[in-house]
Amino acid sequence: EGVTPQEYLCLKMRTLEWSERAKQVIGDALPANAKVYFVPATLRPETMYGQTCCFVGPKVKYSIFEASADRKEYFLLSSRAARNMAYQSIFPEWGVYPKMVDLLGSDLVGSLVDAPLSVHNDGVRILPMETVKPTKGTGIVTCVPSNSPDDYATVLDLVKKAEYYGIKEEWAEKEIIPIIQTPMGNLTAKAIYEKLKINSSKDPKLTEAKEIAYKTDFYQGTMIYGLFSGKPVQEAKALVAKQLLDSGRAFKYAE
Ligand code: A2H
Repeated sequence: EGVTPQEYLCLKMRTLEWSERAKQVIGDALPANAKVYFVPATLRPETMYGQTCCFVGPKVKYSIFEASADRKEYFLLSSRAARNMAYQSIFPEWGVYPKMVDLLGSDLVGSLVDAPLSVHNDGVRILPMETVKPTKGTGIVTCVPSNSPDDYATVLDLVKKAEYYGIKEEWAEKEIIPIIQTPMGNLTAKAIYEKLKINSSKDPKLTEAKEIAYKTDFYQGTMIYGLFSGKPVQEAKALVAKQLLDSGRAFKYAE
């Protein structure tokens, strides 16, 4: 990892419905009416309109931590991220991050969560992504297939092999809406995926695809969706982040 800290925006995705397996594992570890949030870390807040699902690593370990006893708020993420957050004043008491229960990513698949700003406002599903790195961000990745080549490739794999992954096809197949216009069109990730002839979520060409997508959107992109439609991405990025922060649907996290 580099020497300069990476600053992420962490989204609060409220759990609307647990998978059967998660229900069993959680048992009575949480109080009644607990609000549990999946907490993905993102570098692209301006794309949040296009969230279609949220990824966990099926073999990655997660836990639920108490973020506010008064408000009965809980965060679901990696222990590593919770520890870092406890030293960034994200938990109420410095250095303290009370753990309620441990879960495996595969336990969580199929749960339904609210995706702030997403056009899919009746919730999106928790789905497996095998390339999630347990030691980066929170270990949770919200999925924006219009603009992230990794997300686009994973969604294609999931739809193709839904049965193998133990998911319903329609969980992975939600509509992909255009958010950013660039010289490559209005679905940057799809355009690059096709141009580089990528054929799976494990294709090594995704490293290059990611770089091209990021630069194309950031330097040549204009918003064509949402409150900041018409503004360049370079400007909209901070504006959307501020909107999410001010409304309490996100917080900053550095590592
Ligand atoms: B980004 P950096 Cl639209 N494992 O958010 C794998 N990937 C992870 C991760 C983990 N543990 N934690 C975060 N990420 C992803 C949106 C997005 C992202 C778009 C386009 C590109 C993009 C929606 N997914 O990232 O290595 C998250 O996905 C391309 C780099 O710290 C996060 O931002 O630079 C980004 O990678 C952080 O990657």
